Amino acid sequence: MSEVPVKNSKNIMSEDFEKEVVVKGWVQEVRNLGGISFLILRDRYGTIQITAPKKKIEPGLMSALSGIARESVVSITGMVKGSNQAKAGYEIVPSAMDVLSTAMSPLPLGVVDKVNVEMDTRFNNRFMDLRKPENRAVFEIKSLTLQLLDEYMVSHGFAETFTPKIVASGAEGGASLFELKYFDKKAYLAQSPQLYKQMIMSTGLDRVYELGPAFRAELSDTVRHVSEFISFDAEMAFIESQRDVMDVLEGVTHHIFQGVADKGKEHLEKIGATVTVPKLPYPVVTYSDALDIVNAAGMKLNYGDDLGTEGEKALGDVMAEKGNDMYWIAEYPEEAKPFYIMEKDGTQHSFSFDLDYKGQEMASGGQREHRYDKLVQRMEKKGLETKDFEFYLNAFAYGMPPHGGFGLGIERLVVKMLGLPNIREAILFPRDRNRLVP
Ligand code: AMO
Repeated sequence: MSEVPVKNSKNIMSEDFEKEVVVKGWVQEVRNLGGISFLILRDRYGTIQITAPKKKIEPGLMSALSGIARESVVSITGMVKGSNQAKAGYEIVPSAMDVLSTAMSPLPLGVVDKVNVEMDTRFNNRFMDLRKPENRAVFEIKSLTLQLLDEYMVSHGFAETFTPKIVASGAEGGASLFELKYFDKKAYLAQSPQLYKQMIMSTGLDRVYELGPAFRAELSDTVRHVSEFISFDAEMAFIESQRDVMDVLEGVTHHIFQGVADKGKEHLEKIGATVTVPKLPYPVVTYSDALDIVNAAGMKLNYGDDLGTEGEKALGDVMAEKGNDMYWIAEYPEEAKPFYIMEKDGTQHSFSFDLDYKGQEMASGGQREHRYDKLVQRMEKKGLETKDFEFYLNAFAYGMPPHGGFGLGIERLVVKMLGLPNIREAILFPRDRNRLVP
């Protein structure tokens, strides 16, 4: 006798009608209507209706089916029947059920209920929250995003690299460093791969990218900051200008939006989102022009000030009116940018940029200072102890090509692309000032 095939809600087709299959999943709902019981089984892709007419089902199985607790995990064997009433166009008439795990009741959180639940309750019970198809679908889109990103970077000659997450010095400012005990030494969780990706530029591996966790001790509780996020970093050597770097970031983000719009339809539908691919090329707004724009919109910012959440939003509104969702803000004052960014000699500006999407920063980057002496000067100007960075500076002392790169927050991109309100929606188990578990 041939084995009964294991199927799921995505791959049961009309060819399976009148055949036996096994399906596995969670019991979403049971409805007992006297002579007939319906069990809705949910799996990764959708739901399957299990229809059990009392007359045709053995009594033991009938009572097991009708009495099973919601959200239990079961394996059901049965016959696929074409049906006009069932949503999927078929139903399964069961012949056996294995209960793989019984769910306790009451549930900590409803899966199908439409009631609004507090964010905290949701994230305290994230395993259950993610059983909701619309919440889980975000991670299908995140996975697709990463796949598209790899595809683009590899096909453009970038090698994937991994740099340490336990480090001796931070690159992005002392305030947001998480300190930890490393045997008998003090160490930190990496805020970004900045120092290491630059050091790689002195090796000959001249185009690299990395996807990995970045840690920031963010004190502010906002919808776009968390203490652990996935940073997409790239670095490339022998650039002529920062434009070479911008071209890569423009290319990869466009490839992601296009790919998600084309290949992510099934998941986008569950989320209720539509993705509009941003227009190419992304317009460049200089920092000075951005200041004029936000000040014309009623803000009062001076040269050197951070645009801030409000400023970014105001600029986003003006750009949206012109039909631009994605745009660059370039030539920041050197003062506002980290030590590793190259100054534009003879001006107050720097070779730096941010990539903003709909009023929010997605990425930042620029051309780096690769000249040893200038780099040391810049570090001193920023009040850094160069001895803490000796391992980094050494890589600049023996032949370092001109280079540049960027860092992009994956979750910021995913939530904003999907029009979701909070970065935490794109993190399975978010970490912030108030959350360390689950
Ligand atoms: P920056 O500090 O601007 O630059 O970070 C790059 C991008 O990372 C994301 N990001 C965050 N996402 C979620 N929560 C946070 N707390 C958080 N902080 C930052 C943002 C941001 O644009 N080394 C440079 C990049 C470079 O020059 O290559 C850097 O880290 O999307």
